[in-house]
Amino acid sequence: MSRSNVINKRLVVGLGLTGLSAARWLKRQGFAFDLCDTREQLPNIDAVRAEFPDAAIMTGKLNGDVLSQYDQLVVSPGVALAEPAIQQAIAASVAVTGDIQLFAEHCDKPIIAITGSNGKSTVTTLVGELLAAAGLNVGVGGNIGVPALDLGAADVYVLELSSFQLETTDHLNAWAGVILNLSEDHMDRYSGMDDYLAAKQKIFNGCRQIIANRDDATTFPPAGQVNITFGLQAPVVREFGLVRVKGESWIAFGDELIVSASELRIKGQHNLANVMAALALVQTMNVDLNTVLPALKAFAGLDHRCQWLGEKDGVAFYNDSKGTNVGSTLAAINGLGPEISGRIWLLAGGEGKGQDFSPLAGPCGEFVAEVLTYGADGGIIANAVSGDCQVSMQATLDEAFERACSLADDGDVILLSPACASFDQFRNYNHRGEYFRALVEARL
Ligand code: UMA
Ligand code: ADP
Repeated sequence: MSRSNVINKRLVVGLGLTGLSAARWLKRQGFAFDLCDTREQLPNIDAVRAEFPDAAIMTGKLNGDVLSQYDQLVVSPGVALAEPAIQQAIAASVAVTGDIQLFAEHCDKPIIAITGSNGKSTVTTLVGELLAAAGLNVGVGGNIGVPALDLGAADVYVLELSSFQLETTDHLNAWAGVILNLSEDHMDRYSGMDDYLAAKQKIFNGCRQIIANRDDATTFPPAGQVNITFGLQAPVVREFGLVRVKGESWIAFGDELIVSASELRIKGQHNLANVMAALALVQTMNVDLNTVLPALKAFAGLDHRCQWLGEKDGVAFYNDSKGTNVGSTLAAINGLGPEISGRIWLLAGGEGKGQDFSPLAGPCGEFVAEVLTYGADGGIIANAVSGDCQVSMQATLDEAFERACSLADDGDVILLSPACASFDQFRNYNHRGEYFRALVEARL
């Protein structure tokens, strides 16, 4: 709620991709606004000044008195609402919104909204490709990369939404929405799992068709009806699930067989769940799933997600740099472990974001030869798993990689799946994954 219904003074908070997309959008609407960023020095300040000559630009620590002079703050996902200056403004009845809310308010086409702790980018990309294969002009964006407000005209929008973006989105009114799964992440920004889940559940506000994961009760809305579910068990009517036919896993919708796991290029149980979620979302657009099967079978997955890089002397190398939390690293270990004749050499570490790493201990005991930790929170991971498996602590990814290469044997896998953010030693997960790829390629 703003102090009055009239919004005259707007402030864009944060000048990353989102803030700049919001500023461009406000400019297109003819609204007046100012800009601010918590960084003292903005690398692109001259370009920002040139693009928005009418806006005042403030940098450095946020000031609650200044923020309270505005009617509305458009807050970027990288800036926590818990910031005292933002809280002061909220207490002074300043309205807070975000880019996704602005997009939703002005979008007259269906929005397919995807959140969850893991699998968002995979499902978002796949839904985009399947809808395009069905002949629709699709806009794919949000947390996956292109800010929603920068997307061009489309028949349907497929948005990957982070909990940070959902915090500032009160009325998404999506055509279809899903929380894919929930496991610990971003505990440095939330007071606990309830708080994190509450942010994710905002995806259901005004949602016409809700998809939920039968294997994860937290993905169901607190109130309201679920339209379609998916899960790894056999389905009943209006459910996606897995059935065994002649010893093979098939994805089925009710009693209709859709595609067998062996026909898909993306592997692992978690990816079967992702495919089912994507099919459920695509179906809400009244697309005949048979028409999109060729595109589904051609989908090879995204880089840095449990990606096979090559093999040397019987040792395979996998890049799962996007494995930035415990849930994704568990999916990698449990996906690869049963499939290989040897053991996994797990390279893990970085910024732990306050996570509890103990769920890794059991699967590491089962499938991992050694956990080689590195980076800022390597020691925390080592403590959490050392009771169940062999652990060594290294300073850097290079050292962990060297050690794993010197010890791995025929049939083994060297897996980078850090369970952590990368920012202590890399620019982002992409940089970390490319760095690892270069280390591997130098060996092949
Ligand atoms: N920053 C400041 N001060 C500010 C604003 C930002 O220091 O005032 C810093 C932040 O700490 C952060 C960086 O600048 O390190 C960028 O922050 P931002 O909020 O301005 O981010 P954008 O550039 O707008 O990018 C955001 C998403 N980033 C975050 O949520 C942190 C991008 O997701 C997203 O692709 C983009 O919008 C387009 O929608 C990235 C991400 O890491 C990939 N997301 C997190 C995740 O996937 O786990 C949630
Ligand atoms: P997100 O966008 O939510 O981070 P991605 O599709 O980029 O999801 O995958 C991130 C990480 O999570 C990768 O390590 C990937 O292998 C893993 N992953 C993908 N789907 C799932 C899932 N359904 N459950 C658990 N882990 C998953």
